[in-house]
Amino acid sequence: MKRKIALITGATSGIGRACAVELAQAGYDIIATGRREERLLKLGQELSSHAQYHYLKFDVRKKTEVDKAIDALPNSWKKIDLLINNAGNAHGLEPIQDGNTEDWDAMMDINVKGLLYVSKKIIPGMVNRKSGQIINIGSIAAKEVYPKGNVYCASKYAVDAITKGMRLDLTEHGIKVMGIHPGLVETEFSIVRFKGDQEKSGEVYEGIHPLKPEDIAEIVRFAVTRPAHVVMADVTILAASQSNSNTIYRSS
Ligand code: NDP
Ligand code: 8X3
Repeated sequence: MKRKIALITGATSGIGRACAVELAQAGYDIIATGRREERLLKLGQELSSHAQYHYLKFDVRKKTEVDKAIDALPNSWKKIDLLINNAGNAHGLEPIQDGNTEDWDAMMDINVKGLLYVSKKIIPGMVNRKSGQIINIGSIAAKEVYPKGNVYCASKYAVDAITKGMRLDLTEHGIKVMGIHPGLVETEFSIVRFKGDQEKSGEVYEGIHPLKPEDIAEIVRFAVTRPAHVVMADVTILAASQSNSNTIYRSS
């Protein structure tokens, strides 16, 4: 059976980490990326009984780091079949007039430009081989703007637009491009958004049953294991207690 390699950005935590575990179980060899090396090492130990594993430590904001890390992949890891552009976060939740420009830079640089830098390195090989699958992790925030979500939502709208643009450009090259858009998933997302404030981040999930990262990973596995003639182009997955990003039913 042909070896399949998945490169997952942001695999040190949350959705990316769960995708690495799920895809290793589905038979993929895994290239995990992130900035926290100790977590990348630990993930490798965890996956060692299922899959071959390689990790790359880089900050997606830094194009030279991205280029250097991906160029340094050993030949046996260069043919990437599946790219999951997942690395990203929200930084802050403020009305636009109070927004912090460093937070704005972080969200645009990581969620949008970082995704582009990584994609730019991987897509040419897929085009040459005339095969590949790309999943961009967007968000319900890529579909609806919510109060104080302003720049985070803008970054995710951009991810949605880039996903559609990639699909237009890459379909003729035999590459499937998919957008997966989660609602509320309990990960380190809110801890990062609120800069370590546990109380505020806990409130996001209070009185609801949020999605788990594994719920998203299961759908990613389903998406990438469809027959050759099927592409799951665009999927939104919400927690059952939310109707959209603004309307959330909480038990008291
Ligand atoms: P986590 O905070 O748990 O994980 C974020 C991941 O992104 C980490 O592995 C982190 O790795 C990586 N990352 C962040 N910044 C950088 C950077 N500058 N360079 C490299 N890697 C980086 O959050 P989630 O798992 O929830 O988020 C994953 C994706 O899912 C994001 O794109 C997010 O927007 C999206 N999403 C999340 C939802 C949620 O409710 N949780 C809902 C919808 C979408 P490290 O810190 O080691 O670099
Ligand atoms: C993360 C989900 O609703 O906080 O993208 O924007 S939300």
